[in-house]
Amino acid sequence: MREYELLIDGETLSRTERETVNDPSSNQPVSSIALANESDVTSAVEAAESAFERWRTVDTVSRGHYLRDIAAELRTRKTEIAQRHTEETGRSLLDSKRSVEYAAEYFEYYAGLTHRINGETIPLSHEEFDYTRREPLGVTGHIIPWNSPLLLGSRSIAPALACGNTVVAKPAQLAPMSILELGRAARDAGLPDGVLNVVSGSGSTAGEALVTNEKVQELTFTGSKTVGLHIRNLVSDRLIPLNLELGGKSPNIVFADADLEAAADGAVKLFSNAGQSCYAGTRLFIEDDIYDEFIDHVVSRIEAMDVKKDPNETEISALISPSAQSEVSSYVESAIEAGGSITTGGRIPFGEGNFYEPTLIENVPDDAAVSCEEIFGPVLTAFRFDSEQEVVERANDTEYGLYASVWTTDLNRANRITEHLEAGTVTVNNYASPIPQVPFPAYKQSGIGSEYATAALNHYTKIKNVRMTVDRTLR
Ligand code: TAP
Repeated sequence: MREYELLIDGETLSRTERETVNDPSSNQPVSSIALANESDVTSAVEAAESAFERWRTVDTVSRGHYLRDIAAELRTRKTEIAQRHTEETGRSLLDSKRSVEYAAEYFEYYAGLTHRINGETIPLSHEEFDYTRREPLGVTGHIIPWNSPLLLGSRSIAPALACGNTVVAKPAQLAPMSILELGRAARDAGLPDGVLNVVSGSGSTAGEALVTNEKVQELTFTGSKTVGLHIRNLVSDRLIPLNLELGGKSPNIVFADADLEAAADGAVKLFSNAGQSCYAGTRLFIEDDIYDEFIDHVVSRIEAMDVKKDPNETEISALISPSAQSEVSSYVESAIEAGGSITTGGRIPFGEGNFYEPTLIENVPDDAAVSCEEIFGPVLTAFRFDSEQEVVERANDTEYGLYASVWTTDLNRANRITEHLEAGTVTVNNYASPIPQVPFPAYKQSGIGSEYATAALNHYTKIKNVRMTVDRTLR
């Protein structure tokens, strides 16, 4: 059992209150984690507040160097951090190594943007000079989920630091190790004490203490809609920027003229990370003319996927917890009760670990729970459609609006459909993962705020306008 402690003001602080992290692929304990109480969170915020006074004055070129050094340290420790990430998430070591690489890329991307946090000059009368400055916010709070902890944590921590803010991060109790490793790596890479603090602990104690701390000037939360709304209510009497990155129920639309092999490859991407991804294409709409043929393509791919106990051999990783596994089972049972049929999968393959077979469900109504609610498991639901109008209406008939995908070789159709889909990201002829360089906005109940790309620089700064009277007379 590895021991992990809190990271506050550059120090690792041991606590007697602890929680065990279990490996999802075996449910065996792998680490013991210190749990932060309210006063620990207060100390972390105070350390971040005091570090902010120095960090905000670090010139942008040097800030970029700090971020690049964090990226380099993550790469140096790639194997070790990836092992912890595999133990806490159940994902393969290869997948976890990719997560460490992606995390490093976030720090490098924002390192390159520190000198682009520009204001603008606004021409006024001859006697006035007006310009804007983008200033950091102060202490930012980051509440991180378990499904891709290192990547999703880095996604917001890197731009927050790049903009001159300091950070208090609260990882998920089920998967806190890789974020604690990130904190250690940043400290050992030379990031000044207090600039990045990590308070492992429960959402109800450490999470709420962070959310309600009045010194916190910004909150970024990635997780469920229920907790996101609760957090928004908790801060409703404070005017601070909020980033809420919530759930999804993404439509994946395949027209008869599409490259069906490529579209089938895209359709089964849902199964990576066992469907535990906010942008997973869980609703597969297939044009009637090619429905049966396309289903065959999808089924052959699903049935070729191995579910094995070893996280390095399985193509379908374990679900995060036994309760997540039973929730997925319940959804599949409810689909059958609603008239649906299981084409393939639909079972727990073995007793050990939280695995679930990759599952395809057909013939289920649009209003069944499995068709409308976020399952966060390896369950794909297929539907037939006849026309563009019909599929757009059905695709949009969800409270979420995070991501949508269209497969067609008709460029005009692609443009028509993308214009009408209510989603922050629409991909055409691919099912691409979010990357630092492109924005990842959310429509409807999938969230508010802006992450990724240069949009994050606006989120993590506030504008100050300076309007100056000048005497332009040469003397
Ligand atoms: P949640 O249960 O909402 O937990 C997310 C984080 O919030 C965890 O760190 C959790 O802590 C913390 N938390 C729980 N209650 C809290 C409270 N009262 N105050 C403050 N923090 C609290 O979500 P999850 O089950 O981990 O993640 C799955 C959800 O995240 C899905 O809906 C998924 O779609 C969404 N997600 C969205 C995105 C994007 S980019 N939109 C990306 C990934 C995941 P503890 O768990 O430690 O208690």
